Amino acid sequence: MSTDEPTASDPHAEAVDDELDLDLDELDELDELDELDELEDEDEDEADGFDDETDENEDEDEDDDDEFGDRTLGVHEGDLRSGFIAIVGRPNVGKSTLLNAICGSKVSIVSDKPQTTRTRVRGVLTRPGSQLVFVDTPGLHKAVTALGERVNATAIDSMSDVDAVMLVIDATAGFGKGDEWVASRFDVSKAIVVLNKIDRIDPTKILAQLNAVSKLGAAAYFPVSARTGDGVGDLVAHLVGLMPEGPMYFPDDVVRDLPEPEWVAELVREQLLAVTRDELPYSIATRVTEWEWPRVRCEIIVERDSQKGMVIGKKGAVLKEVGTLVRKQLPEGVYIELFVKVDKDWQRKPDRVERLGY
Ligand SMILES: Nc1nc2c(ncn2[C@@H]2O[C@H](COP(=O)(O)OP(=O)(O)OP(=O)(O)O)[C@@H](O)[C@H]2O)c(=O)[nH]1
Ligand SMILES: [Mg+2]
Repeated sequence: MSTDEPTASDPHAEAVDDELDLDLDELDELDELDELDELEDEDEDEADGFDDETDENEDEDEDDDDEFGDRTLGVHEGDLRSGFIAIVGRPNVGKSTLLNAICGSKVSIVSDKPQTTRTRVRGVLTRPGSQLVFVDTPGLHKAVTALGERVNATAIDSMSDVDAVMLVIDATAGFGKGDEWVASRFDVSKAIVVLNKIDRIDPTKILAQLNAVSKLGAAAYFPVSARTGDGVGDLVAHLVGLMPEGPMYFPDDVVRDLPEPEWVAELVREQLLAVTRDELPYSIATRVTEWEWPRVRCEIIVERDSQKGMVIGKKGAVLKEVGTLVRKQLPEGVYIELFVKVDKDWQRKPDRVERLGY
C-alpha cells in the first residue's frame, strides 16, 4: 500500500483536490474511526437503479467514438458466421456474468452492486465456423449524475450497429417497468430476451415468468443461469444461427479486447466494489497511471475526504486485501501500488467523468 500526491507530469493532477497527502499518521488516525457510517444520505435512486422518469437519459453522446469502426479490419474466412451482439438490460441483472459465462473466461467485472459496468466491454467467442463478439453494456437506469448520464448514453449507443441485441431480465426480480423501458429503446421484435438467474427461482415459476415477459413480443426467449451455465449453450447455439456470413474480427486467441492497464484498473475497482457499501461504490473510479511491468501504479479516486479512510481501511487493511486479490488474477511477480486520491464530486462533473475515461 502506498500514498502519494499528484505529480506534475500527471495529466489528471489539476483535477484532484488539494488535500491529497495521506501519510502514515493519517492512517493511524483512521484507525480511531469507530464507525464509517457518517456518510451523507444520497439519492437512493442511484443504488436502486431505476424508476419511470427516464427522459433525461435520452441524450446520446455526440463525441462518442464508434468502436465498431474497425469492423472492416477483419480477414474474411469463407463460411464463417460472425457478428456483434449487444447485451443490454437494467443494472444488476447479470449481463456481465452472462458475458463471462459465454466466453468461458473473465472478461467483464461483476459485483452485487448495481451500476458496476461503466463502459462497453467486448468479449469474443471463437469456435470452428463462428466468431461472436459480445458487447457488455452499463445497466440502464435513472441517471442522477453526469456519470449516470454518460453510462446510459454508452449503453444506448452500443445497441446501434450490432447484429443482434440480447435483453437480459432478472428472473428473481420479475419483469417490470424498468425492463419495459429498456425494451422500448430498440426494436425488441428482433431481440432475444434472456431470463437470467433461474437458479434462484422455483423451477415451476420459470414458465410464469416467461409468460409475463412474452408481452414484449421478442424474437426468442431463453431462460438461463449465468451462474451455473444452465441454458447458456442453447442460447449461444441460437445466436450463432442468427449471425451473417462475415470475417474474423479478432484473432482466434483474443477473448477480451480491453487494454491490460484498463483491465487491471477494472480488477481493482471490482475488489473495491466487493468490500465497500452505501454510496461509496458509485464514488470510486480507478485508473492505471504507470505501467512498468511488472510494476503497476493504480490510482483509486474517491469523491470526498471521508471516503479515503474507508478505501484504505484500518492500517491500510482494505488496500492490502484489494492488492492481494488483484495480484492473484495476474501473472506471478506483478507488483501493484495503490494510491488513493480525492477528486471532489467527480461523478457529478461531466469533464471529470470524461477525463476518467467514461
Ligand atoms: N444466482 C445468480 N446470481 C447471478 C446470476 N447472474 C448474475 N448473478 C449475480 O447478480 C449480480 C450482478 O451481476 P452482474 O453480472 O454484475 O450484473 P450486471 O447486469 O452486469 O450489472 P451492471 O454492470 O451493474 O449493469 C452479481 O452478484 C452476480 O453474481 C445468476 O445466473 N444466478
Ligand atoms: Mg455489468
